[in-house]
Amino acid sequence: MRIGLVGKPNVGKSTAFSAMTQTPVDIANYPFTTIEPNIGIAWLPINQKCACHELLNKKNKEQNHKSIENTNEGSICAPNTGMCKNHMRMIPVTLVDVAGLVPGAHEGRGRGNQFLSDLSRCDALIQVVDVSGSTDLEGNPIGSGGPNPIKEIEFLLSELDSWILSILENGWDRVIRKAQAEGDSAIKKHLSDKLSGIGARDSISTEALSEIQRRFPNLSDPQSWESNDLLKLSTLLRELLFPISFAGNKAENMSFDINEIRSEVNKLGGKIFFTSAEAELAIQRAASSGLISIIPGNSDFMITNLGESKLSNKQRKALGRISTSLSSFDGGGLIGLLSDIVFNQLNYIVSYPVNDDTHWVDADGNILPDAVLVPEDTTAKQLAFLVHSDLGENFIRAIDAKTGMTIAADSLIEHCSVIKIHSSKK
Ligand SMILES: Nc1nc2c(ncn2[C@@H]2O[C@H](COP(=O)(O)OP(=O)(O)OP(=O)(O)O)[C@@H](O)[C@H]2O)c(=O)[nH]1
Ligand SMILES: [Mg+2]
Repeated sequence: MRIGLVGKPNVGKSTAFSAMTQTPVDIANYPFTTIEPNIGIAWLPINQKCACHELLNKKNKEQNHKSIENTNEGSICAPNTGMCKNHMRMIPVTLVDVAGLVPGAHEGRGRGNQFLSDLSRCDALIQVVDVSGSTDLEGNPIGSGGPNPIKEIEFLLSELDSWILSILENGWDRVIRKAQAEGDSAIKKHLSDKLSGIGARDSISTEALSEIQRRFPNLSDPQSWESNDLLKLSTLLRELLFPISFAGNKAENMSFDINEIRSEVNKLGGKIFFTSAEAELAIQRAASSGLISIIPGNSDFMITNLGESKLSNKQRKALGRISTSLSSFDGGGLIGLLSDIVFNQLNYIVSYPVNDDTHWVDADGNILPDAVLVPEDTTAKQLAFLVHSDLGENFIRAIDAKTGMTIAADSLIEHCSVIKIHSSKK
């Protein structure tokens, strides 16, 4: 899973990136601080308790209420990547923080839009917008009175459309001549070839062509399309390739009507979460230094023993104020937004493949070592291929370890299922 952070310059993309990935990056109050993309891992809590919670209950029952030893606040699993505490299991999501985009970027303004190719393989985008009015459309600091964030959204979507259009237009005339001789399959091939360069799956061109004809019945003949019609196709492709959500950042200095912004964003078909990346970063830094402990997606914190000995009264009060400010925004901040994108909008699910469906362990006895994030329409056999190509090629059946039921090759797997795959190869 790969998510891109986009937006005009100086809105807090890198601050959000740093807060979510716990990686230090350049942050400054002027446009184009970031030129080369920052790429890092954000740890996202699965939106249900880790399967090790159910396993622990099962074990406790089997042992006639003799409690199982555990050290990680209740968790008994041994994640290969990430961690699990109090049955909150974390999975990795790659974040890409790119250079700021200004209106007219597709004509070369600002830093142009070449860097958009850094977003190529992203499954979704988060546009960070400034809801404090402290920057103009180009990201210059202006104190107050900046543009409505809806303007930022409109220009960014249109820049993305122009970027995709420029990719499609390259070689279009030649393709039309080819299509006159060979038919529309030449057009489909052109789209597939061009779009594979930005990470699109093969089926996108077929999906997009049939969808555009459904939306615009008068565009049934691609050979007669003008530039304007290709732009409509680009918009559609952008929607299919880069579902976008919004972080209304600098929200502690909100200078617009929250409800109005929310409803305008809904009209554009998106969702906005209000955030304060700077505040989240401050809390995150205190947690990384061991001074406080936090739960991802929750604005509360606890002062640790180290914090008790090191934090001054002034620092405690400041952290308290930041936490209170964060708690006033619904939705769990940046991690809440990420979770909503992955689990509610892209509808991904998690599955735990194991080697032993009684003890839920791998071949070395590690409990629930893997938590795999997959699309909701993943079948048991597809999961087997993801675990190992050998398992997929020699697939016999899968067993749902929670129920003991057999899952056929083409049956869909369920969210948070624990799955043992039987293959013909030992
Ligand atoms: N008040 C406030 N300031 C913030 C917030 N998030 C970021 N900032 C500030 O906004 C300025 C720009 O932050 P960056 O993270 O560098 O912004 P960017 O979008 O990555 O900027 P470019 O790389 O230039 O495109 C910095 O001074 C940050 O401290 C926030 O939530 N509230
Ligand atoms: Mg930046």
